[in-house]
Amino acid sequence: QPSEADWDDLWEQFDERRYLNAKKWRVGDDPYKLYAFNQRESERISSNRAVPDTRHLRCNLLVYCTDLPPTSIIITFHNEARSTLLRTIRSVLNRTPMHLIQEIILVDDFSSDPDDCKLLIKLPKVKCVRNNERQGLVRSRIQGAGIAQGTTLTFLDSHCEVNRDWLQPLLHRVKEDYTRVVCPVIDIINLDTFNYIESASELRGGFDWSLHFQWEQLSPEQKARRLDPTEPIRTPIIAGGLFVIDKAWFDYLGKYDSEMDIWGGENFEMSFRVWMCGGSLEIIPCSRVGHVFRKKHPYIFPDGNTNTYIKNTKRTAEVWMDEYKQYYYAARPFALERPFGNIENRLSLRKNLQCESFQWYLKNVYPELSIPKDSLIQKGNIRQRQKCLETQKRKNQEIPNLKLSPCIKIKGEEAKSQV
Ligand code: UD2
Ligand code: MN
Repeated sequence: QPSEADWDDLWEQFDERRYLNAKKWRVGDDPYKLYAFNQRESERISSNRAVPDTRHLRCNLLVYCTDLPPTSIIITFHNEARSTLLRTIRSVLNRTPMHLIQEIILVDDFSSDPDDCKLLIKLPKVKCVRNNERQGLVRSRIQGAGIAQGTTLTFLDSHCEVNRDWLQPLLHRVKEDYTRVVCPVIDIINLDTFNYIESASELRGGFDWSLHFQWEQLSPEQKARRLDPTEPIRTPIIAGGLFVIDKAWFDYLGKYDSEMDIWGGENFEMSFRVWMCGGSLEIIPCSRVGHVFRKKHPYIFPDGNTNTYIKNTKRTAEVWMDEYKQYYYAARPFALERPFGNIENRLSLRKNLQCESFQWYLKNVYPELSIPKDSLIQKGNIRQRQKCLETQKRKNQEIPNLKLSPCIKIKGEEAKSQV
């Protein structure tokens, strides 16, 4: 740990004011325009600010392994505000024992200004790599993981503030069992005021069949079973941005699906994979990290926002959801026709790892996800006088043609519905 004086020296060398002033919000500009949060307010707040300790009091009683191995912290970003990026890093340096940080790897995903990243390498432990073209967060994270020297990887978004003792409980759980993938509770940094707000700790990650992520209250039974508020919470899915994973386990499990673009869906793919291939996902209540949640994306999706989300989730459904992918398509019919690239590598990964089925996942990990009732799917014929609407399979197409042709009786069944 650098001494107080060393610290001031390091900080002086970096010249924070110069870094921040070069890209400051200007009077008259819309403070939300560039980052979809209040840039002016973010700049008013010190990079060094204290945040309220939002942990349960009992967390103070816990003791963690003293010989935890240092971790590689990986932060990818595309055009992040300098003030939030810097505060993320400074909060890490302020509130993490130095010997637990192997390095802080910044992956600049082709931001407009290379200096956003480059100037930060003056800070202790900080490294910077830059993509020559926009890759999206998945390939950027793979890139960061590729150069990491620690035995564990710790991923953070570029607009976070870590809280007191955030890292020890995460590393501790992974040290006990390397197949655990663990997340902090994500506190809320308000996008207008930048207030740091405690979020409920008895939440876990859930989703619906359209593969839309949502936070979920624990059920009354699950709550009743939790005698100790510091106990980890098993979660069907992680939010995606903030977690620790053993590096060898990350590599063994197939890292990420590198064909996923820009943003979205990778947390489903990783969560299904971890559970189905022998690991587990946990939220650790005594680890807290604040994050600026936004209402919209501040950056461009070269293929469009929806197309990208569909491509990424469709890849997930096709590789991991077996016959249950039909419910995904029922919820997102638009996805049926969309291209999603080649998935052979991911299918063979699943096979080689001998992962469980999606049915196993539903039964053992997420029994609360209800399967749409068959009755919701209407069956029958659409008929006009003697003709019925029929499908005609087209070569290489998933969506068949429709045509009217003379009705044929199937298994003695009469056409039911009429138009
Ligand atoms: C959430 C996750 C985020 C990711 C996403 C699904 C949390 C707190 N955040 O979205 O990590 O899992 O769900 O994909 O769980 N970025 C790039 N390149 C890009 C686009 C984004 O590096 O092309 C960076 C971005 O600067 C940020 C991170 O990726 O650091 C996540 O992006 P976000 O903050 O816009 O996503 P968020 O928090 O809405
Ligand atoms: Mn984020």
